[in-house]
Amino acid sequence: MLEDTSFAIHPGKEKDTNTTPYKRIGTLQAYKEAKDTYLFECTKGHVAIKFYTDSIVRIVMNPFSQPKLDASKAVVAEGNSVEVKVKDQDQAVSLLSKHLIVTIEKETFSILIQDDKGHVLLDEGNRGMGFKPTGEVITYKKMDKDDHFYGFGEKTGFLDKRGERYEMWNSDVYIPHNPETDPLYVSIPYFMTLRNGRSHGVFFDNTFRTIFDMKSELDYYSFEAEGGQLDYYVMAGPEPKQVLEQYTYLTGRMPLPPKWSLGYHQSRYSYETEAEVREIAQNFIDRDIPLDVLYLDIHYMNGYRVFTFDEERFPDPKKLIQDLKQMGIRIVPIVDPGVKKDPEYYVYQEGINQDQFCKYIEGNIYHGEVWPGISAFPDFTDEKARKWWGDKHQFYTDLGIEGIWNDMNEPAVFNETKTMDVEVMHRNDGEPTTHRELHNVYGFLMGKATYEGLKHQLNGKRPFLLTRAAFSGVQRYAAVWTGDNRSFWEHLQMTLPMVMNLGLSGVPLVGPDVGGFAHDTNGELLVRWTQVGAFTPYFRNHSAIGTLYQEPWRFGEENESIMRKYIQMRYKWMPHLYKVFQEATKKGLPVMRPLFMEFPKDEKTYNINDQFMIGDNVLIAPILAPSVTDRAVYFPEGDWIEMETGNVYAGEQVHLVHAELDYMPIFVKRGTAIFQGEIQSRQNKSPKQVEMHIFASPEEHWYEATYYDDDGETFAYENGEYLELKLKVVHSTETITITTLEHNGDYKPDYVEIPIVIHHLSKHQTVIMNGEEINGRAVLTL
Ligand code: MIG
Repeated sequence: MLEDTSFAIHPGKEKDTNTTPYKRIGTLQAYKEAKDTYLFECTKGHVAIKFYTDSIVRIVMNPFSQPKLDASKAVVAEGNSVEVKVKDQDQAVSLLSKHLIVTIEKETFSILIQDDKGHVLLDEGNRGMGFKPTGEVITYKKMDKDDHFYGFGEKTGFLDKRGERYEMWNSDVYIPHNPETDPLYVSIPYFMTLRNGRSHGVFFDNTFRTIFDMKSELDYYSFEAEGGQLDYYVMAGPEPKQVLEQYTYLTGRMPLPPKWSLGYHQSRYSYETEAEVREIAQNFIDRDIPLDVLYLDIHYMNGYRVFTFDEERFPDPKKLIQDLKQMGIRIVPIVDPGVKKDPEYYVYQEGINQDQFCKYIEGNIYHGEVWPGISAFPDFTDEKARKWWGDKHQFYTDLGIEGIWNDMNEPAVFNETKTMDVEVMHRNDGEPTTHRELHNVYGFLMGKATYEGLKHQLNGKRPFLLTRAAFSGVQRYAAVWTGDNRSFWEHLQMTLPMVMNLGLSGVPLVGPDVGGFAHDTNGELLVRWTQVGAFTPYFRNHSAIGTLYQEPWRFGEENESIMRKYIQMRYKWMPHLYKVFQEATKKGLPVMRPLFMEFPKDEKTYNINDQFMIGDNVLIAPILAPSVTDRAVYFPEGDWIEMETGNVYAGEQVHLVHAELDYMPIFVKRGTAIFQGEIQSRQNKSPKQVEMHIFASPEEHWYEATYYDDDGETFAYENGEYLELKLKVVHSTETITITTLEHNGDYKPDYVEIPIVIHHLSKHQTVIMNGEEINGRAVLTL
C-alpha cells in the first residue's frame, strides 16, 4: 500500500536502471535463401526474413542462435509462397515482393521498409536492432511528425497513442483505470501507424514483457522485450482495413458468435442464490426488457471450487438453467483458473494425479492464493492440461450451459507481484520455459482450452467465451471485456477509445462493464452508458459486490423506460450488427470503428474519442458527461441523416446536436442502406421482420449493401447454410436503382421477404428494382 503514498516518489526509490548499452547485431557477412526464408549472418548474430504474402514480411533477429520460426502462439498462418526478387548492391541488399521493399544496409544492418510506391513504412535510420547479453532485444524506427498510432490492445487514454509508452504484461488492476494505468489485463503487442492517410502495421510476436515507446524521443519510437527474439511482422496496408485483414490473416479471425451472445447481458458480482437469479430473470420478462444472458459470478460455487455448485444456494442448477432457457435467457458461469488445494476436492485430486498443474523446475507445484484460498493452476501451455480442462467443462454443458466466463486468468494471484512466480517452469508442449516468458499467454491458452472443450461438447452449436486476460489471436476463442472499470463519467468516456483500439487490435467482440463495475452508479450515468452499450459489440451490465444494484429498473421508471428503449434498440439493430460481425469473421474488421477507419484521409478523424461507427455507414455520437444535452458532432465527407429526426447534416464540418437524456444521436450516411428488424417476442429474439432502409441521395452516389443471416447458433453456415445478399444501390437525381448482384448460400429464414423503405426520396426520383420500375411497395423476395 506504500505505493499509494508519497513513498512512491521517495528520492531513493529511483530504480537501478539497467544501463548496459544495447549491442547492434553487427555487419552483414553472408546470406542465403532456404525454403522461402532469407537467412542473414551478421557479426553478432542472425536475422531471418520471410514474406508471408506480398504485403506481409517477417523479420526475426536472434543474437544467440539460429532464428526459430515456428514457436508462435499467436500466428496461425503459414504464409503463401511469395515471389521475391533479390537486389544485391555494393552497400545494401534489397528483397522485393509485389508490395514491399526491404532494404538492408550491409555495414550496419539497418533496415528500411517501403511499399511498392516507395513510401517509407519503417526506417531504422542509424539506430537499428539491438540486444543485451542478458537477453533484452530492441529496435528503433524513425517517427514522422505525421504519425498516429493505434491498437496496442487494451489501453486507457485516447484513441491516438502517439506520445505514449506502453507495457505488455497481463495484470489484474483493480485500482482505478486512469490514463496512466498500464499495463492492464490484455497484451496485444501490435499497432497500426497512420501516416499521411496511409497505414501500415507492426506485430511484435514476443510473449515476454514488451514495451512500446512513442514518447521518450521526438523522432524515433521503439519496441523492446525482456527476452526472446526480436520477431516482428510488417503489414503494408495501405488502407487501415487492409492492415486489419493482414494482421488477422496472421493471427486468425473470430468465428461467428452465437446470436444470443450479441444481445443484452445482465451480471452482478454476484447474484447469489437460485431465487435471486429467478427473480432477476422474471423482472426482465415482466418489464419487457429483452435479456439474453444472466451471469453467475463466484458465489455459485461451493467454496469457490470451480466445476461445482453450492448445494444450498443453487440446489438444482439443471432445472434453473432449463427454466431460464424457456424464458429465452441463458446462464453463463464464471470459471477462474485457480483450483483449490483440497485433497478431498475431485478437481484438485485429478490435477495432482494426472500431473496437470504448473510446477517449478524442481518438481514442486506452484501454489498461490486466490478466492478459494491456496490454489494450484493448470498448466495451459501443455496440450494435455488444455484437453483435461476443456473436457472438464462437460460438467457445465451437461447442465445446458453454452457459455463460460473466464476471469483472473492473467493469472491474478493475491501477492506482491499480483501473479504467478515468474520462475515457474511451464511445460509448453515439450519445450519447457518459464512463466516469465509465457505469462502473457496464460489466459489466452486457458481460452483456447475452454473454447475447444466447449465446441466439442456442444456438438455443432457455437460456444460463447468471455475472457479478461488475452494475447494476440484471442479473437479465435473469446470475447473480451475491459475489466474492473468504475462508475465514473470518465470511465464511460474511456470506453470508446478503449473498445475501438481493441477492435483495431483484431478483437471485434469487446465491451466494458456497462454502468461501471466498482463504485456506485446513478440513474443518469447508467442511462447514458446503456445507450452506448446498445452499440458496443459486447453489451453487458455488471457491478461489484457492495455497490448499488444497477439493473435497468433500479433508478426509477423514467430511467427504466429509456433503458428499455435502448436495450430494445439493440435488437432492432441486430441485423445490421450481425452483418458487421460477419464481416469481422471474414476480414477481421472491427465492429465498433473509429471514424478514421472509414475516412483515413480526413485528419479531423484521427483522434475522435467521443464518436464511433458501426460498420461503414452508421455514426454514433453519444452524450458522455452529466447534465449535457447538446454536443458538437463531427461529420466526415458526405451528408448524414439523423435516424430519429430525419435531419440532414452536411459533412466535413461540425454541427451542434441536441440530445436530452432519453436520446442518443445516431446518423446514417446518405446514399447508403441499413437493415433493421423487430424482435418476435421476449422468448424468441430472432427478428419476425427485417426491413431494408435506403437513405436516398439526390446526387450521384452508389453503395453496395450486404445482408447476412443464418441460423444464429450452429456452425452450419460453414457448410453453406447462410443467406448473403449483395445489392447495389445507385442514386441519381431521377432514379434510385436497386440491383441484386448476388444471392449466396442455402439458408432460408422464417421471413420470406425484406420490405424496402426509402427515406428522403424526392418526388423527381423513381425507384427501379432489378430492372423494373416500382410504384408501390418495394421488397426483396428471398
Ligand atoms: O475482483 O469474480 O473483473 O468482473 O465480478 C474479483 C469477481 C474477481 C474480477 C472481475 C469481475 C468479477 C470479480 N472478479
